[in-house]
Amino acid sequence: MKRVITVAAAQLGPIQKAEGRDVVVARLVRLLEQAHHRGAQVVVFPELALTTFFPRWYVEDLDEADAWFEPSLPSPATQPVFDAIRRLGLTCYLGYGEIAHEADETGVVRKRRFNTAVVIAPSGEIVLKYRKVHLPGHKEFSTVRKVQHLEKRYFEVGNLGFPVVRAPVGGVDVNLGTLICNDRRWPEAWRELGLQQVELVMLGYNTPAVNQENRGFEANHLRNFHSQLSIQAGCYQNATFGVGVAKAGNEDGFELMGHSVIVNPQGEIMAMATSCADELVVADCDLAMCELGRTTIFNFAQHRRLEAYARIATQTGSTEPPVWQPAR
Ligand code: CDT
Repeated sequence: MKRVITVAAAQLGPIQKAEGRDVVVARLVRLLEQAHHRGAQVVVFPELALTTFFPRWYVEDLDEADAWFEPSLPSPATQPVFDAIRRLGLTCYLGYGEIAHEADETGVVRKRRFNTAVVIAPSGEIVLKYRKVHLPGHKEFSTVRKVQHLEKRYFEVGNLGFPVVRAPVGGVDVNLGTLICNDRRWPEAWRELGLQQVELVMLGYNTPAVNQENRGFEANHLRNFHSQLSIQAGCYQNATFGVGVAKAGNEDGFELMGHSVIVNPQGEIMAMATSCADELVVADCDLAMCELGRTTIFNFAQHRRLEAYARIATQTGSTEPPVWQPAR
């Protein structure tokens, strides 16, 4: 039987700070309906799809920021999204700010916050939960930056690893994996998914369109190049389809980049958004394409050399190499 699925990248335009959750949820439902109308079986929304990109706003006390987070899913506010998923028979990736009351490493139960994505099956059940591992930015207010990027303040590092699950998409069972935004730049994250024979990597992002760090020059057009370079390389090197979905446009004066893409296992872009607004991009993905890479050049069992990779799992920062000494 042919394993072909129709994938939709549901890019969102900006969500202003003052925009109500009901308005955002209505936008999501409308995109789900459009996706269904265009024959899609799986829909991918951006990172933190229910709110503005709030880590740009400094708060002294995180409890003041509870309104940006969901205490459970479905919550009363997000129930219409779950209802639409069930009604339309869709599989869906949804990024959101998660509040969890659970034990930390020391066994103490406390209020914890994560940058999370879930995969929701057509039944409305959550089949996979992922908490972002690579949190960019900083924890304290930065006097150097033009714009704050406070993910390290708002969120704890994800503690669920990089799960992959085989779950229904239309009539087909597919190996589904997730990343969130900055994760796409880390080959280690992709390889964790590749080692579980992922066939579709879903990832949402909120990426400033210009460098806001004030620490050297970066040409604006390279921002998008780096995003797509990372996704295309991740797909090719792990023989998987990938969907990268932006929250785009001008949020309260801050520009986020768009160019959401669907990429095949050869690393080619199959479809790309052209606006910075709510926009649906759809492509048919023949999962048989994952076989070529997986059984030839990226046949991991045959070609990976663990004995040469010790640094990758034991060292974080880079070290200087020894200095070459000319023979005397
Ligand atoms: N949300 C998020 O992770 N954004 C980061 C911004 C880094 S600035 C290049 C990203 O990697 O897109």
